[in-house]
Amino acid sequence: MKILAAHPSSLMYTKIFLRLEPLGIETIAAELRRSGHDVRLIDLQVDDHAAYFREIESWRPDVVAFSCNYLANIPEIVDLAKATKDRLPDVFFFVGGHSASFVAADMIAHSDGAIDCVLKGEGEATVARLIEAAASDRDPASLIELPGVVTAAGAGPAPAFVRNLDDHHPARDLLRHRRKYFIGVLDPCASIEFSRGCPWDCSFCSAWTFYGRSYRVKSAEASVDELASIREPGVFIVDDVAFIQAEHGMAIGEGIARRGIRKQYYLETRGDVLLRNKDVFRFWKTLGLQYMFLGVEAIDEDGLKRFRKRVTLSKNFEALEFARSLGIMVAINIIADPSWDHQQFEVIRQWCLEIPEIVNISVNTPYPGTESWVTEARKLTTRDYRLFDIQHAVLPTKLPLHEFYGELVRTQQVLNRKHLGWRAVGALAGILANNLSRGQTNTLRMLWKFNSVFNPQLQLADHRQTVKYEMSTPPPHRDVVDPNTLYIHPARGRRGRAIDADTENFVEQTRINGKPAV
Ligand code: B12
Ligand code: SF4
Repeated sequence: MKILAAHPSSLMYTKIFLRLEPLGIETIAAELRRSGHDVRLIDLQVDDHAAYFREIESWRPDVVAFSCNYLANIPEIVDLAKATKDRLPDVFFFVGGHSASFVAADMIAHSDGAIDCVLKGEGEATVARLIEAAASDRDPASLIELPGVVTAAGAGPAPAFVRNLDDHHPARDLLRHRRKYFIGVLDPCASIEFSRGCPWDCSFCSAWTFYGRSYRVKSAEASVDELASIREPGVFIVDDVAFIQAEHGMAIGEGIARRGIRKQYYLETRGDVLLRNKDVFRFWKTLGLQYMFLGVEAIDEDGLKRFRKRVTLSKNFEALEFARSLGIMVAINIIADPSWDHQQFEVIRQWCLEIPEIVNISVNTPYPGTESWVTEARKLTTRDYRLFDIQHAVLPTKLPLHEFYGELVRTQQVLNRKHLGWRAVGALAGILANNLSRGQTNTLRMLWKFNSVFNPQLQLADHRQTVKYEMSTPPPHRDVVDPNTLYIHPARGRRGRAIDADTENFVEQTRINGKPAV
């Protein structure tokens, strides 16, 4: 069968700082190709809708498989499904991915029959069977016999896990414009996955609820083999928390060193993991680790408590100190709460000015699939999916909305002043020249884009857009949530986490429902 795999457009933040390859849909595309289908891939972060429709009309696929990791992309995908069905009434249009899994039935309802089904959870496990089943019988009631399938007739059994992550590789070769992917100065940049899931359980996050609080790893051998097949000099490691288990990080690093692979890396981890596994990160620095993202979230203990991150402030600051000592460029995230007043923004602004790190400010946003979605007592001010991108306020702001955005953008401006524009050209001259000599201009071009994307007037205008599709309201408020009611993949308890007893204990000590950290 002819299958077009697609990834939706970029959201606000990714219009400047980075654009990364869509690893999820590449992995699905690989699985479909492996089962004998003719697969093409289009990424709307790089190509536009006109290119998508040209592909639909000229190639006339039998199936369109859309990736939906982000809530904010839902209206776009629903509209594309309708427009695709207008052009190809017999096409089988289905969707999968992180956010689609949490709001599957709503997406199907919005689409008025244009989306045939949503496949929840990690798609590799069932996607080939789904296509096979749909080829002979598209009856929504039959399709839901398969794990993870949701159709207009209801939902099937819980999604299945893949047996072994080593068996699955993204079809990187199907991506058409690989030179368009970059992060900061890593230009061009590929992505890779060494592990899946997260054993912690932060209240604002759905990474753990998606995988039933499991944590699995790719073997060091398979990870290094995959890395060796990547042509780009930059690599973004997509793991939610990199190198939770020191031995795994070390084994991959040793494989890289043995095979003489030279690349530059970006990864995301927690401050307490960084401090626990210092040797691993020190070793990775020698292998080419350039950037690290630490989810600090708040610079006061109250804020940390609110996000239920049981890592102490002093640990976070110690982690920053350690990362600095390694000479790694650190980016951190701070969550701005809609209840903030002028003073609170000012405190953060001053702090941002004092430290050398890149500080990203996001807005506290309850998402379906998180604990906050159920426990957050404040009323949503909007149910427009497009505003759920952690750059817009969807909860009531204490300041008038225009003042809130004014403060938010003024605080984000510090990043612009410190790390972008001419100042960056001066600091990064050598790297930029090297990138240019290889024909890579992504980094250079991002340096002056800030003001065209981060602008309070544009954010306010987003609130005034006509809302075509509205998210369902959150369930009735509860103070305590049974995590089993949030999971997409059912929990397998301790045996679902590939970590040793010491690490499990460490997670217990630092996770929200565990014992307090000392
Ligand atoms: C890498 C990553 C990114 C990359 C995106 C790369 C890309 N172009 O896809 C970058 C850094 C750019 C990014 C940015 C953002 N991200 Co992000 N990101 C992730 C992260 C850490 C891993 C995703 C990944 O690649 N995993 C590896 C691949 C193999 O898995 P996967 O994509 O999930 O795909 C599997 C399944 O989902 C499914 N699947 C996926 N597509 C399809 C399609 C079909 C047809 C089927 C059947 C199945 C299927 O099968 C795949 C294989 O098992 C996730 C956290 C997580 N654990 O999911 C957050 C996450 C998805 N991001 C999140 C957020 C909030 C953002 C931002 C909005 C943040 C911001 N500051 O603005 C931006 C918006 C990006 C945009 N669209 O423009 C949230 C999503 C929230 C939501 N519900 O909308 C997550 C869950 C993080 C979190 N902890 O909350 N992100
Ligand atoms: S540590 Fe917390 S915020 Fe980070 S991925 Fe895990 S659950 Fe989400």
